[in-house]
Amino acid sequence: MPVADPILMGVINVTPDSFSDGGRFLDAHAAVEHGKRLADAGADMLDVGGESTRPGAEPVSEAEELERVIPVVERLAQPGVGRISIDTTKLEVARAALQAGARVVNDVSAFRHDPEMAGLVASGGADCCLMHMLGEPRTMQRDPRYGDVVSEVKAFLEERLSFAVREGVPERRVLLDPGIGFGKTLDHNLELLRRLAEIVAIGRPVVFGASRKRFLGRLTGRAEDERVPGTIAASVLAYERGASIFRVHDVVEVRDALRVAVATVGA
Ligand code: HH2
Repeated sequence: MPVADPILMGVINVTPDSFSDGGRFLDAHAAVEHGKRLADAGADMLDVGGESTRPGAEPVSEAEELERVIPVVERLAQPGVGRISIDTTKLEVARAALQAGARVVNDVSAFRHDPEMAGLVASGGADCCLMHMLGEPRTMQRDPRYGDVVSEVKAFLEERLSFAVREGVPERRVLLDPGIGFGKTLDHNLELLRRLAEIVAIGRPVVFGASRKRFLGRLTGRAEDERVPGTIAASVLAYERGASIFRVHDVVEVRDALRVAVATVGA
């Protein structure tokens, strides 16, 4: 069932390949300006991340990640900018980001990298997004296999939701995400999108992140910055199947598309 008010989560990657110019301060400045533009464009949430989780990406140290993201979170966590989520699997990065004003922990490991993350989210009164990933970013695209991808992702998310609740996170604070592109082939991604309603049926808001991802390039032959039409198509299909939150780079374009979708099939 489509929701009445889809939420747009704008992506801010504070990684060297995103804002690669003259050093730390300029990188942070560019990221903050980018975040403000996304907020002006209609992003309800801004997802700040300092460690790439793309296929093949190498991990970064805690110190490096802290240096990248905390100045950006501090400066974006202001009235009128929207809720800040911190895209991290590291406990100390999440802790510092919550202290700096973030309200959501977006953990692509779903509290597996650092199980104490659950307690931090619980005591901090934060929201969290728990995402499915098979393997780890460096190797996850090497021949991922499932029996039935949708049932396995669903069972994983139910188990992680139970874990979070056992650790004291109120259920109403948990968002779930099937993890498009995280240890999935093209067919796995399409099957998850086609049957997304089965993930929505768990009963928590579903985050959907297909923005500019490789499977769209596989389908269209387009380079990363030419995948906006593919992103829109995937987002609208996910909306129709009940997704609530859309993690995207192209806020204006996806917002317009979702407005049409809401007016047509919105609850
Ligand atoms: N995708 C990426 C990163 N974080 N978090 C959630 N909850 N869902 C996602 O689908 C998701 C995510 C990867 O996307 P991208 O911004 O293209 O790459 P990077 O790893 O450089 O941030």
